[in-house]
Amino acid sequence: MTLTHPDTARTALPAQTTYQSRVADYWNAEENPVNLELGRIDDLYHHHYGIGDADRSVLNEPDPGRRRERITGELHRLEHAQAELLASHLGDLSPADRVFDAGCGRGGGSVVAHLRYGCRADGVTISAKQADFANEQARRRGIDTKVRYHHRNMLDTGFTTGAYAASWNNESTMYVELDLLFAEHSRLLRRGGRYVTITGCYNDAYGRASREVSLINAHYICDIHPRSAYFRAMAAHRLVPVHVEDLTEAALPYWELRREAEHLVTGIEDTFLQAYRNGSFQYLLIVADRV
Ligand code: GPP
Ligand code: MG
Repeated sequence: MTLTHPDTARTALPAQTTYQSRVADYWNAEENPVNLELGRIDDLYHHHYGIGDADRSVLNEPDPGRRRERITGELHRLEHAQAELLASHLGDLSPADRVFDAGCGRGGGSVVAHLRYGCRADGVTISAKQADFANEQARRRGIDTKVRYHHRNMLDTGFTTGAYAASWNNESTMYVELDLLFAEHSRLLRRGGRYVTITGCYNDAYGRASREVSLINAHYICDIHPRSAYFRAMAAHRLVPVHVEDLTEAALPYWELRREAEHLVTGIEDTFLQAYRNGSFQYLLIVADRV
């Protein structure tokens, strides 16, 4: 047997893996009311969950239309609180700074960062439809010269080395290999730059991925990493954690309210609650310095 092959025997590799294409298909087709109806409230379209205490009095609203509206508004408030928490950890940014939003979805997170710091933002999504949607939103807001969305692979952005003061993944790390991801963040961030992620990870003190974690993986076509993998991969790529916060408790009220929102449920709500409550799954904030 020989280990060398003539070039002609090489198999052509696709620019995008089969897995990545399936993920793109999912997001190109996705139109969940829980994302679109919440986003419509103030044109901030988020693709992450919420944190903090919920005002459950919205459930007692007697008028059915108004009840739906108030529940939608409360869930959006909790998702917005999550986005603001992430943005608050990006460091002292100025309008001259540039930030990178890895897995930007329909764009809400980059707008939040821009409104907070005046910074420029580049969001990247593997879904052409999401990038178009997000760019149209930025145009309507009149911030499209500052906030741009790109249909690209977050592992291989082609953006300029060292050009970014901060970067983040808001619930998008579970779609990629962490070593490849942190290599790209590390390349894009300047020394002293900030990296932030809010993510769901499985708790390896509990063991391997639980049934609930596997169900979440199947629901979103993702591959949730163990908690330990984050710290190993960050250490290997010059990202040193400065703040780690377990947001699991803070995530429960969102899911408890969302499971009662008949007009918005997607069917994954009870699985999240079970996964968080049985200890197999954690909602984690990790803030790291690029050294
Ligand atoms: C939510 O997006 C996040 C993901 C799909 C990634 C998986 C996250 C984990 C923490 C495991 P979304 O807002 O589009 O989801 P949904 O449609 O359920 O609201
Ligand atoms: Mg959502």
